[in-house]
Amino acid sequence: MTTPDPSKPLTAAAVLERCDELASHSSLPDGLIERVYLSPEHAAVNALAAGWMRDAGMATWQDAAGNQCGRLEGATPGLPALLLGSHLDTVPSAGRYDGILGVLTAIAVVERINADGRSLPFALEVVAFGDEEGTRFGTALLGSRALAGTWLDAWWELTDEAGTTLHDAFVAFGLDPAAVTAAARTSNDFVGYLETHIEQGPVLEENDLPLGIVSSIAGARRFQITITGKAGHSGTPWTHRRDALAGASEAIVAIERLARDADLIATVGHLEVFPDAVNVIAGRAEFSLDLRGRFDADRDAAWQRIEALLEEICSTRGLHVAVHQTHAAPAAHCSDRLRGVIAAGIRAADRSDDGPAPLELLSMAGHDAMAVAHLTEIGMLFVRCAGGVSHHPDESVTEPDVASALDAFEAAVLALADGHTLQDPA
Ligand code: HGY
Ligand code: MN
Ligand code: MN
Repeated sequence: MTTPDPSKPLTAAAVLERCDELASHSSLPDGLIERVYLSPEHAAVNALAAGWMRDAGMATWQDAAGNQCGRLEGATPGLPALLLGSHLDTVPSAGRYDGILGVLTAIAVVERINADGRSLPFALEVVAFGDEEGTRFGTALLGSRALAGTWLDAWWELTDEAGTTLHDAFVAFGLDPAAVTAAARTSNDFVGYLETHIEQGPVLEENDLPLGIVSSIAGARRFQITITGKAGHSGTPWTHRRDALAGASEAIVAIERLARDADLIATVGHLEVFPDAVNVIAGRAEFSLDLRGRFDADRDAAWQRIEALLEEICSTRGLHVAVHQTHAAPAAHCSDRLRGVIAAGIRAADRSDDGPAPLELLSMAGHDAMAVAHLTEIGMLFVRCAGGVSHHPDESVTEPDVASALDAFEAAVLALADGHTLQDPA
């Protein structure tokens, strides 16, 4: 473990070393990264993060939903906190910065402020959320929804690939399902939430910028779509076929076309075919759909058109379609006040008070901030990532950009503390 020298602020190099250390806690072999909620890997990285939080001067605890938390008191004990954080879980075959960079940036900034002996008009809390991606149980933002007090008991029966329920996974992790509401915080606990995250898109790189301000986060809905036909011999004549995979394929391409025309993003990332044999017509095809847009109303209107499209394709082909929504998160808008302090932070980091206003951009990727927005104002700092690549082992950032992000995030926290309610970035 990197044991920082308290006499000097945690550097970008040290933060990147910690990203590498966390990446080694994976359920996949050969250097691939997967770390899911309530897994042994989750427990291991919580312990590492807790140690780094303590090195930064924070008191630490794991909350009732398995989120790793830390707190540094402000000028007087018990003040509401500025919450900083992101997530430590990953998708399968992930990169090593999505979420992780945000948690480590938050810890490093608290360490810097603590080392400077600054006492702020609010406490600082850092949270490492345990399940932003929803990789294991299909429903995302479980950790941040527990903190926001929006946990749903219906989730206890969600199962993972092995058939383990969320309830049983909680117990195996050492948590008490009946106590999950103890993780819920209130609006009075916080003065706001700030998250640093890689952009997971190409805009900053295309504008040759290391950092940007998130204006809002697109709201996503996820579905499991099952198309049923009739399995049969691959020699069956065209007149007698009810091919579920052909129907699903036509639907997937039609959904893509509809989403493009509606300025939305639709992704089918999972497809299963039954009985899945080279000389058998597919009797059943199950696929996922992740649908997101800047505005919920546009997304929801498009979803109604997609449902009609599915019915039309299936009735033409003599197929049946069933739809099950597995996740829904409303779009979240970053507050003027916190967009202002992020802008101040970026200007301070690149010492460009008279330069162009920092770039504001929409996040098509979802974030824990969407869930925390239920409790308090949110603000996000974006960091350039090479080619906009994410959810892939090639995900990468540069040390200078991480150094800028550390300086900007620290300056944003201090700008909030100084009470500057800066003008919104132009
Ligand atoms: O799905 C998302 O947008 C996020 O990366 N979990
Ligand atoms: Mn992600
Ligand atoms: Mn993320």
